Amino acid sequence: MGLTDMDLITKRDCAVLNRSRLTRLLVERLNNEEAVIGGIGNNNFDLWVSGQREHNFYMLGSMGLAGSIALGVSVAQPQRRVYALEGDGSLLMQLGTLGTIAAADAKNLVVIVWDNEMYQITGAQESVTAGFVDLVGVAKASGIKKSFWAKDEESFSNLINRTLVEDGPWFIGVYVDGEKAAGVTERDPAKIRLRFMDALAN
Ligand SMILES: Cc1ncc(C[n+]2csc(CCOP(=O)(O)OP(=O)(O)O)c2C)c(N)n1
Repeated sequence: MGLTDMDLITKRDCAVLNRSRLTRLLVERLNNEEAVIGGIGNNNFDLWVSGQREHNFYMLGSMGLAGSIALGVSVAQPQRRVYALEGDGSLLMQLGTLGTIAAADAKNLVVIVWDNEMYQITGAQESVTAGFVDLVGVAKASGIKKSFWAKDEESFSNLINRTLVEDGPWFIGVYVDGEKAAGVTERDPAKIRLRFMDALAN
């Protein structure tokens, strides 16, 4: 597969986008049955606020696990599309997951990283993505060929459309601002897990 213009976009070419807004755009675009896994951090809260879907799972407590939970679901249910949402800080904590996703060739899996260059919910400490680390580059080097930065909202929207019909695995990097999420996920892990498992069983 040759390089396309999309491959040449780096984070420095990207507009600063808004995670809450794009989370709503993503959720509106989905059909009913896609699974969405929110990692810890603002992405989780934004997913919660974007509307209650029984196919959403909210990871509370441990960083960097959205990708591995999503990989598990994608392997168990290859007919279902699975989206993992993660913050840059959380993804940095579990970079090995990217290589595992590539090795598993999880065609139905999409990882979206919202890169605000910080650990926002614990006090906005800067992460290394504010410096040299390019997470799309890391994903590509880990073997996920369809790894792209969303240059602007239109590019994000187009990429989401592609993920709904084209094989992955996909990795989409989105450079986002520091706006806080518009709400907070209800902390009831047992309820969250049961509802998600019931939804996947049907
Ligand atoms: C293993 C682990 N280390 C530290 C924490 C504390 N912690 C919870 S969320 C968070 C920051 C998450 O940063 P990021 O994923 O970038 O999301 P953001 O807050 O920027 O939305 C930290 C350090 C934790 N929950 N688990």
